[in-house]
Amino acid sequence: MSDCIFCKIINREIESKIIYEDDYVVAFPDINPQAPVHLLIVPKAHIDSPLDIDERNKELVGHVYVIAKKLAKQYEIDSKGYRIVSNCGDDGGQTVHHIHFHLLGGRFMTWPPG
Ligand code: D5M
Repeated sequence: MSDCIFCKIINREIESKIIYEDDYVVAFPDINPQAPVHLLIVPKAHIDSPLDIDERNKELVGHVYVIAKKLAKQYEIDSKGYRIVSNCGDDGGQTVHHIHFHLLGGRFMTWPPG
């Protein structure tokens, strides 16, 4: 999508520190970190939100979790734990309408989230 900020990062039209990339996803630090480690894992395909996950693309979500584990180990947040969050829609707190998964760690996470 031409006006999507995450598509622009994926296509290198906007600068970002991409710390992981494969055929399906990229990962880069969140611009507004909420934890000592706060990465975004973003599918390359433009999918608006979790509402658009279906039979055709459901394996992508599993792939994201595998990459999250790999990055958690790389950033040394695996042993104490981490959180993966995908906000959906306005009430879910989604501000960028290209599906993404927050990987947060390095501090104790409270529950419920605000
Ligand atoms: O999360 C969207 C997240 O995307 C939010 O935490 C800020 C982050 N963001 C927005 N623009 C950028 C750029 N350019 N680089 C890195 N991170 C960015 P949501 O769940 O939709 O609220």
